[in-house]
Amino acid sequence: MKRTAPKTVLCIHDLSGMGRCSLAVAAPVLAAMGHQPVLLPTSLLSTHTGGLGQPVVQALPAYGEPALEHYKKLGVEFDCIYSGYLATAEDQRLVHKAFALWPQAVKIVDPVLGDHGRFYTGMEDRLEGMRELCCQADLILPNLTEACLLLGRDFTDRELVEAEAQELADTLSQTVQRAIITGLPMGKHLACAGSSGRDRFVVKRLRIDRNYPGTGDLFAAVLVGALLRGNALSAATDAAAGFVAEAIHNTDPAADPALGVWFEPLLGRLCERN
Ligand code: PXL
Repeated sequence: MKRTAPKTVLCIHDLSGMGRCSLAVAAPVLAAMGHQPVLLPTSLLSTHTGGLGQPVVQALPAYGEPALEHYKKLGVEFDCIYSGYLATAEDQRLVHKAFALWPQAVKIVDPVLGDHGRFYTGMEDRLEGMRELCCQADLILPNLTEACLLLGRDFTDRELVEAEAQELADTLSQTVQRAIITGLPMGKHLACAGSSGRDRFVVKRLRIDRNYPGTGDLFAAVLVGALLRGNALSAATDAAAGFVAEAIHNTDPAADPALGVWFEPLLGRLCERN
């Protein structure tokens, strides 16, 4: 097995107690991949906002900044700062602050805003702030809905051909360093398209017609973990797309989809691979 030094990853997301998303996905995945996730919850929710009723929400506006300052005082050097769902403008400012405090960290922004052509509940007002955050990032990981929102294009869920997928990713990477767009419908496949200017690729997996919340977070966490193990962007994308497909296949189709995919029994596979 390839051994690499554990990387320290500052994860800035909400903590949703149930529903398999955000920190509840990032922490086990990154840990299984041999990294040290440092968890900075921006808010607490009893569940995510995608189909489990009205969650109890507790914002944590007084927590993030002093927590960052504490880490700075301790002399922690983050190898990577990875942000996800950010419900408020203050949460977005917190990520800017983290970027400024650790300028040498790899900055990965998953611009969690919506899916299936719609904003997640309450995220309409976060678009402009998310655009600004994406411009500061080394890598962004939007799904197709988020890519359209960031680019100010109308959402389309029609089938794409590879050249169109690549064009979307290339257009995004004119204003951000590197971009990977997920969830691109391509016939029998769902594809991810990546662009960093020179490095361009499309990764495909057979489409599984089942939808679960949190799969974007699972994809992003595996991708971050694989990149930090020294994999190239295309190999990390392939590993992440493959793991999400395995997790969907491992989920009982009769289970409530709002509870997300059953990735836990598969975590051991991440220890050995990539
Ligand atoms: O998976 C993205 C996500 C993260 N956190 C919360 C969410 C969602 C998507 O709905 O509601 C709280």
